[in-house]
Amino acid sequence: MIRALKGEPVDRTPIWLMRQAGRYLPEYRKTRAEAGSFLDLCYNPELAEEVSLQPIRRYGLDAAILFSDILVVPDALGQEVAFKEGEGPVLAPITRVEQLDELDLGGVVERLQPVYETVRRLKRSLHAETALIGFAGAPWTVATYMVGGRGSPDQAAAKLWAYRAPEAFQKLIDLLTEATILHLSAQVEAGAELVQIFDTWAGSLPETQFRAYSLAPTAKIVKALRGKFPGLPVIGFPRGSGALAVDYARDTQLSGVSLDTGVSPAWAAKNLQSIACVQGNLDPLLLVAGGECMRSAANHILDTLAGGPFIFNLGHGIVPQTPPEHVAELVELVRSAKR
Ligand code: 1CP
Repeated sequence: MIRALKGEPVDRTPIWLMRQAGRYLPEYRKTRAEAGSFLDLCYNPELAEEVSLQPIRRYGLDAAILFSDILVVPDALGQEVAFKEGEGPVLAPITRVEQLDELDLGGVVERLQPVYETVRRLKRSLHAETALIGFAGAPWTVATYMVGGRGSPDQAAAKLWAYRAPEAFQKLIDLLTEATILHLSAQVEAGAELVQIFDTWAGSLPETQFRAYSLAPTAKIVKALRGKFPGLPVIGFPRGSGALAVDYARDTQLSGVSLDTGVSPAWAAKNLQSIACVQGNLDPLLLVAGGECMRSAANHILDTLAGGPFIFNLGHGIVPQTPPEHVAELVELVRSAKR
């Protein structure tokens, strides 16, 4: 996986899957029930290590991703964050610029020590061939939850704040950029070999705001990380950004760009693969359906992208209703594909 990200030749296509640890696995549901709340699981190094390893044990994937969440950063900044059963994340929304003064950037790394302890444990228990991925949400995506107080289909609260008061909104983005640099640096120091920046809601921004709130902060984060850790592989996931992914890949200096389900593999081969390693992009619902439709779509992605720098993945995270046997079949298909 690291070789693919550096554009070096590989003998087979590496594969891991976004949200590879999670509710579709019975062993995850068991550990999750033992842990208490979702955040209790994120902050319990022993159990968080266990759930990170579960998909590796089952499928022998090429990378393990730290088990945590993008919303541990607002939690560590001092915002009230809870995960409600069946509802997803709920935060006490930030609606006024004065509330930003109450957030404590200096305390982030200290409060997230249990997360870095999970990384250290994983580093010790993984075989050298399994890459260890650290991650964070991109500032824009994390801001949508901080301002909206929950997930939303249109990210309207954060967008309206950005349109009506761009200077105030920029302060939030800058604060999150700094927090993300601190959080990712601590993960790398603890043993993460590469990091992924999830910009799940990048696609809701028009071009001007995409450049300001998605591309520019990501570029800053990559630059700061490379200053501390030269050559560090960094993957970005600008979900829904369409053709702007080309400027995003080039201007951020990312090593890899994760493609969402809507991106044409042929378009990515032509326009992105010469700039960065690409990762993706099987529809997670094809993994639910399984069978011939899954196999032919996976083969199409492999045929189109595996000749260049490429990591097989999904276009978004695994969904809870995914049959675990379909994941096994997909991994086997990618493993046995000729290069
Ligand atoms: O009760 C549970 O088990 C909660 C389900 C769950 C899980 C398994 C949540 C709540 N977070 C996670 C773990 C998680 N989240 C990981 C590590 C596991 C892995 O990948 O194997 C990662 C990388 C994330 C990242 C994440 N969290 C993103 C970005 C990626 C994406 O999927 O778009 C986002 C947007 C979140 C927020 C979040 N956390 C949880 C939920 C249900 C959500 C989405 C809320 C919404 O729909 O807006």
